Amino acid sequence: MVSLKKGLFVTFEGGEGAGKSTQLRLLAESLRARGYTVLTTREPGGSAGAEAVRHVLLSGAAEAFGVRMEAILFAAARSDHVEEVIRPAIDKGTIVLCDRFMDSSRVYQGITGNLEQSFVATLERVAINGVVPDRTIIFDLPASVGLERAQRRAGDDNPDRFEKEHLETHEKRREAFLDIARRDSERCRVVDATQPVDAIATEVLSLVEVLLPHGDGTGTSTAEVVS
Ligand code: T5A
Repeated sequence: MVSLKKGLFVTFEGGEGAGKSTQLRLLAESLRARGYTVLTTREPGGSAGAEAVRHVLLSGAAEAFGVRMEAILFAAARSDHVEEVIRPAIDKGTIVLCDRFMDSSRVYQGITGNLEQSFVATLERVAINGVVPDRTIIFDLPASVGLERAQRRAGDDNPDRFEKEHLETHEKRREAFLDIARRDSERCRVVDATQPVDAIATEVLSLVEVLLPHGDGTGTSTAEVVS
């Protein structure tokens, strides 16, 4: 078992059906096989309080109250998730893998929800309270391919609140995620999500492994092993 002094926080971002959940599961398996303690989680949700809000958001029950209210609900859910689950896990030396996080709010509520950037940034600051991902992997693919995958998987006659929006909106989100990656190239890495599952998994592992300590203490790790 490898014990880290401080954990690592990795987020998975991108459009619908981009393969985030599939790759998160595979990365967790690879890291556990290497002896690391891994926690997998998701947004909206991931803590008891946030899971309660998830249904309200994804069912569309909050849609009538407007995008601003939805953004506040996403932020409230995120705050609970950060304080109850993510921060304690990182402090214990766990590698936390999270399916969507703050960049989804920037894109879905900020860019395609047309909310002012200052409002979204304020909510983000309050919600994350200093817990910024060490690495964000952005899964990039044409929106039409992602939606088709998501709908096929769900056998989908019943798309959620956000899936059902127009293709043009989904393409705008794709561009917005790429823009975040360009602006924050230290934190973000873009992966071509049209590749086969195994090829993506190998790439994703390499993007996270560079942040982990090598057994001999060398490397560009941001995490340290407890001796
Ligand atoms: N949201 C979320 C906001 O608006 N603001 C926020 O702040 C947050 C946090 C969440 C929704 O909430 C919105 C965004 C979303 O609309 P969700 O149900 O959690 O909704 O949905 P998503 O996160 O979009 O997850 P999906 O399940 O739709 O997509 P994934 O996880 O990216 O894709 P995955 O892995 O489930 O794969 C989909 C299908 O494709 C296949 C899989 O086997 C599966 O069948 N697949 C591949 N096929 C071919 N090649 C590959 N490389 C493949 N990889 C996977």
